[in-house]
Amino acid sequence: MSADSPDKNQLSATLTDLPPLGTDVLSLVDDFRSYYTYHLGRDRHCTSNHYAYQALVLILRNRLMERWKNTRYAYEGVDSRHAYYLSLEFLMGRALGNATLNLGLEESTTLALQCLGFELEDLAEAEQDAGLGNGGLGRLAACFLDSCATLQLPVTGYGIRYEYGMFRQEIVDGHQVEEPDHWLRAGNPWEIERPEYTQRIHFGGRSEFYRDHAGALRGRWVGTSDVLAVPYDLPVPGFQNGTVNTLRLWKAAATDEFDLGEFNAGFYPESVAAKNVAELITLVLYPNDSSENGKELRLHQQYFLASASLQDVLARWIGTHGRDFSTFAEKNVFQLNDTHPSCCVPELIRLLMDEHALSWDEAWEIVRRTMAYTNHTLLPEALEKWPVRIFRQFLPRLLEIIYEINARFLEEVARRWPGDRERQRRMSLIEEGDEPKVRMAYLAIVGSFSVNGVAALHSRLLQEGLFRDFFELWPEKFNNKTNGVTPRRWLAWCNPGLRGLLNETIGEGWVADLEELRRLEAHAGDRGFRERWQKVKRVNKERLAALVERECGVSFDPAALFDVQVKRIHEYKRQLLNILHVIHLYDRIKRGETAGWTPRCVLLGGKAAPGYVMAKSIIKLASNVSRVVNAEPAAAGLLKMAFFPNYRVSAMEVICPGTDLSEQISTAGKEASGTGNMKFMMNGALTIGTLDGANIEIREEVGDENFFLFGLTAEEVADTRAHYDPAAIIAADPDLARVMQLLESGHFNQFEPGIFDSVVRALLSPGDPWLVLGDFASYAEAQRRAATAYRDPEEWTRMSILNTAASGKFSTDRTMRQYAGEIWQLAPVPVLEPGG
Ligand code: T68
Repeated sequence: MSADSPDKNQLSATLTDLPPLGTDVLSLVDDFRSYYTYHLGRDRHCTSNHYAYQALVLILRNRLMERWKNTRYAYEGVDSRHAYYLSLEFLMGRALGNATLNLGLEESTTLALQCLGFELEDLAEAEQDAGLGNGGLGRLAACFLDSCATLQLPVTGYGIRYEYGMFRQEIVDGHQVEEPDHWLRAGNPWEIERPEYTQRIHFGGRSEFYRDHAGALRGRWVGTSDVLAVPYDLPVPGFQNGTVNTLRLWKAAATDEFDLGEFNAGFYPESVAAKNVAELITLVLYPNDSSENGKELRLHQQYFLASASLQDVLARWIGTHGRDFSTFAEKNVFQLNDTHPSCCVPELIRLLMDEHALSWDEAWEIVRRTMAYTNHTLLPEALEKWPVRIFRQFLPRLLEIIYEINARFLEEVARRWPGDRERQRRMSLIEEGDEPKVRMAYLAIVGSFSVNGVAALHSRLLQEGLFRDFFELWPEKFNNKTNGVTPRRWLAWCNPGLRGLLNETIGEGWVADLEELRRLEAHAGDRGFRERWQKVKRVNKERLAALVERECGVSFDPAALFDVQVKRIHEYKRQLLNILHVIHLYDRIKRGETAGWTPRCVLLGGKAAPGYVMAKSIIKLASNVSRVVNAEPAAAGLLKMAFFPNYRVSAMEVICPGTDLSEQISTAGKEASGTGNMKFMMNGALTIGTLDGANIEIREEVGDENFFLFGLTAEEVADTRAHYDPAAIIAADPDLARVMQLLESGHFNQFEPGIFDSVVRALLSPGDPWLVLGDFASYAEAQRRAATAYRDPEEWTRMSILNTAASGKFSTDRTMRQYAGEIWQLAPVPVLEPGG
């Protein structure tokens, strides 16, 4: 060995085997100063918290980095089976607080920052939310990643690095105005770009057949326009366990040869400008949470994610196993977060057949054994269907494969139900009509070994309704996995007051084992404990009141009942029912019916899809009703209402600890699960809710006496539709009649005539699918029970404690254990802490 060519192993060890980084206060201070001064080039004249935030992220990221590497080595060392969570959305929110908590560095970081003249909370506030998701589905993916890392499960997330996340919502004159969310403007210090793992994605061109060397007929995709997928990795730390998993987000980039033709023809600026077209694919998140909108760019995003992620997994496989795919299905499993990534089914076949020369049967066997699909909605309008025409234009080879899957599938249906042509038509992956369409949910079901819903009721309704034919064919594929939320972010981090009280009362084990909270039940009867619980709640309500004052300019009295509904605005979620109830309270106040009144502050928040006109009217109505109520002298001290602008993950971290009453009031049978309901419960709010989604399981856990139930059941909703008669309901209910009278008379839109006509019409329509007026009386009665209960603080506090105590089931640790055990067949892989 010559002096200038050192042994390769030696070199790599010298390069990367570093002593563990210090986690004591002094090491953190030193490291921080060094980054602040040398790396970021700031000094004492810098007044912005932004650079201190950046320096802090970099020192924490270093500490994550060593664990990240150890985790990768641990997985490689045991050649573990690995799960991939594929999702068009990861609604991560802020990462700083979570990283300090999960690294176990909260105390030392807080002290180190204090030495340097900063507060951890202020620096945490300087971070932009990573808003790469619409709502529940994207936030669920984020909670899942946290729990998988905490359970030391080998799971990687794959998603898209949108340049613009969920729009920022401004409220102007009561109307929603969308502003772009350029969250990467100041850079993202958490991410690591890995151009060495770039993948090439095809679009367009055509599909053709040819004979390979062995004379076999094979398909291939030619004449394509290609786009590069460049990965950016984010660390996902487990809770104080040495594991750091990966979220890999893909960014689209033009290929080097992009429009070389134009370049050579002398159109240099044009050819450079054309690069932007490729990069459009990952420019912006589609802000529609529950309706498909059939835009070509959206299908590009979906295929881009599917292809890049599968190619990445296959490349790693070939790196260690060569081109032998015989054990691939034993080592890999892909969870499809809704149908959005379901191009994975035909794409994996294409990659295995066209690029790796497997036969159809071999490729199909691998797909069938590695894909699992989660459904998140019962709304038929949300089920994705892509026009065959668009597939033919942009993904011709995929369309061919889908046709082949369909032909073979329909043969199976015909064998099972000979002669049942109607059933074949119903179950076909292609919906016939003037514009034939690919039914993405059916594609996902046919290609998967597991199909799950996200709460018990939802999974049952899928089997009985939407997917009934498929359930009859393959009952064994169907299962339920009730959602959860991560208790690290949604209790330990967001509610430090309650965390302290819990730690003192039942120890610290609950953070990683939420069922431990049951031990609180024994303390619910203890007056001293209740007093401490009330104090914590009071501080949290003061914090929320300050936020509401700042964001809405409305002052909430922390002594009042804080009644909160925050979620996407959608008719099925029935924010209108809530607003009608506020109008009813206002009407009672105006009529002097205030004996035994419970002062109440109502907070509503959520974004409307930009094209969803009715949802936007609901926001406007909430704003107008707030304005009238808050200006009514008689309502002072009795009723307040505010619409919270730009509801997002970081806002919920303040909202849920300060809430008394959680509004979960969807029309039964419409909300697949809900997860906000779980965050509120965990933080000691009581729920007023229908028998829908996970509310049912929440009520089962906490007991009917600690839950304000109202409304029609899913079965009753289905039965009521045919004879629903809003006029008769109003005629029979003087309270409701007065509410509708106020609304129709223009009381809330005196200088804006007619703006709520469509809302009123929808409420009065016998065809109202959400039966808003149908549940009004029952809702108002449940609200009276809640108000009465709140006037007995001892009793209310007891119920609050019991809600937190019963929330153990709703940890995503439980959910992930079930996915790992029942779908993924995945075992934990221990990882040593640095120096351990
Ligand atoms: C939600 N779905 C469900 N969809 O509504 C909610 N859709 O009940 C459930 O708790 C949650 O998923 C998690 O399972 C959504 O959030 C979307 O955001 C979405 C986005 C794009 C297209 C369709």
